[in-house]
Amino acid sequence: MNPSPLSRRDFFSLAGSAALAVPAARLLAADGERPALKPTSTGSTQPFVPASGPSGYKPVITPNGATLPWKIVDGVKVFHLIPEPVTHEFAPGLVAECWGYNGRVHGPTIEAIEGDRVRIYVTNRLAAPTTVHWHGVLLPSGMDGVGGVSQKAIQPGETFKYEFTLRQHGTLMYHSHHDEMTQMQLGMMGLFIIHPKQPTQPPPDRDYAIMLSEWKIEVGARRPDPNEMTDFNVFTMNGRSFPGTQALVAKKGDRVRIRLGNLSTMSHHAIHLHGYYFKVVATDGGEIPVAGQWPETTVHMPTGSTRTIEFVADEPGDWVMHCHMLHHVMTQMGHNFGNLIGIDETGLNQAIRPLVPGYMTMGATGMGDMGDMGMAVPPNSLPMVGGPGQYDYITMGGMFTILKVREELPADGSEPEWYKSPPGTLAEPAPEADLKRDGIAFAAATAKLEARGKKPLELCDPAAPAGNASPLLRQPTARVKIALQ
Ligand SMILES: [Cu+2]
Repeated sequence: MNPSPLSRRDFFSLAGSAALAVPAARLLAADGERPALKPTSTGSTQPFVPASGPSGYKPVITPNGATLPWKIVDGVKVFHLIPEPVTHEFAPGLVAECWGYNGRVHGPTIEAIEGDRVRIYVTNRLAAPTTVHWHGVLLPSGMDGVGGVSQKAIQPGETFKYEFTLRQHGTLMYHSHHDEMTQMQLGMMGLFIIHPKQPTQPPPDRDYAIMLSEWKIEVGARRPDPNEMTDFNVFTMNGRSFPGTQALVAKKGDRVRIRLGNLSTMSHHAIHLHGYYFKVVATDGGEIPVAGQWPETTVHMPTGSTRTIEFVADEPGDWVMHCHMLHHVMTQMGHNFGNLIGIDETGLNQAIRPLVPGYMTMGATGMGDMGDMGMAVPPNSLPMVGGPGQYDYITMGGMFTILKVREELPADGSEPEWYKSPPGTLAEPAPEADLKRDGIAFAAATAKLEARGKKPLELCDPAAPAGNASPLLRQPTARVKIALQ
C-alpha cells in the first residue's frame, strides 16, 4: 500500500467536508496499480462493427461493448485476453476504478463456432493473481480455470495458455475464479458466445448480448467496494447504468434474440420486456426444445446463469426492458434514504436550515423528482433515477434500457430518435367532452376537493349513467377512501 499522500493537516481540513470520501477512495485506488496500464472504458455507443474479418456466422451485438479480436494460426482460433485495471464510466457522471479485460468493463465478448479449436492467452496485468473460468463451457478439467483446483493462479506479469475444442453452442460466460468476490465484484467477467456449426434455423435478424451485474459504489468514491454483501447500489447492463445504456434497435418484423447473462455477486434479476411476449429458448445448459418453451414477459435470471430470449418485433415503438426488482432501477442515492412519503414538510426546511445550511426536505411525494430537480449531485455520483425522456423525466435508471422498433431505421446505422406515436395512440389528458360523455367525474371531483378544504365528497357524478361506474365506486366508503388519496 502506498503511503498516504495526505498530510495530517490536509486530512483534518478535509475531514470537515463532504469531500473526504473522494481522496480517501483515490488513495485506495492507487494501491499497487500501474497508471500507465490503465485505459479508460466509457462504453461505446457507436454503430456496431464486428472486430474481425469473415467469420462464418452473424456476429452478436454487445451494446456498449466490444468483441475480442482473434486470428487463425494453423487452424486454431487464437485470442489474447488481458486482465487489467480499467477506469470505467458507468454513466456520464460516475467513473470508478475497476478491474476488467482488454481495457473494458466488462471484458469483450468472445465469439467462436462449435467445433473450433480455441487458444486463449491470458496475460495478467493486475497487481494480484487471477485465473479465467469458462463458465458453462464443456472442456477438460485442467482448462476450467479454478484457482487451486484446476490450475495454479496466474501471477502478475505471467501469461497462461488455455486451449480446448468447443463441443457445444450457446450463450456462455467467462470470469475470474480467483479471489472471486473481489475480482468479479470489480468487473472481471464477459460473455462467451458459441455459434452452432449446423444451425437448425436461420440466424435471427438482431442478436444482442447483455451481461447483468451489480456494484457497491459509495457516493463520491472512485472504487467499487467488493466487500459489500447485500446493499448494492449500482446495477448495470454491460457495465452501464441508464442513461448510460445503449438502446437496442430493431426493424419492424425482425426476429430478435437477446442473450442475457447474470454474474451479479448476490442478486437474481427479473428482466421484463414491454410490448411483446418472448420465449426463453436456451440457457447456459443448452437449447430448450420447442415443446418445453412457454411465453413470458419477464425472465428470471439466477446469478451464475444465462437465458436467451427470442421474439418477433412486430409492434413499432420505444419499449423499455428493465429489471423488475425496483431497487435495481435506482442508483446510489435511492438507498438508505429515510421514508418521508406523505409527511407535511411545511416549515421543516426553515427550521433545519440554521443548523444545516442549504438543507432541503426531499421525498415527501416519492423519489420520482429526484433526477429532474436540476440539483447538483455530489461529485462522481449519479442522480437517484434515470434521465430525460421524450415526454418527461424517466424515473427509472440502473438496470434499464430501451428497445427501439421502427418501420424504417436510419440508413447510417445510428440510433433512431424517440418514437412518435401516431395520432390516437398516445395517452394524454382526458378531454372534458370525453369525461362528460362517459360519466367520469374524477377531474371535477378533484377540483371540488381542493375548494372544500380536502373534505370527502361524492366522486360519482349523480347525473352520470349508473351503469358506467364500477360497483366499488358506488359504495360510499370506497368513495371516501379514493377521495382522500
Ligand atoms: Cu435486478
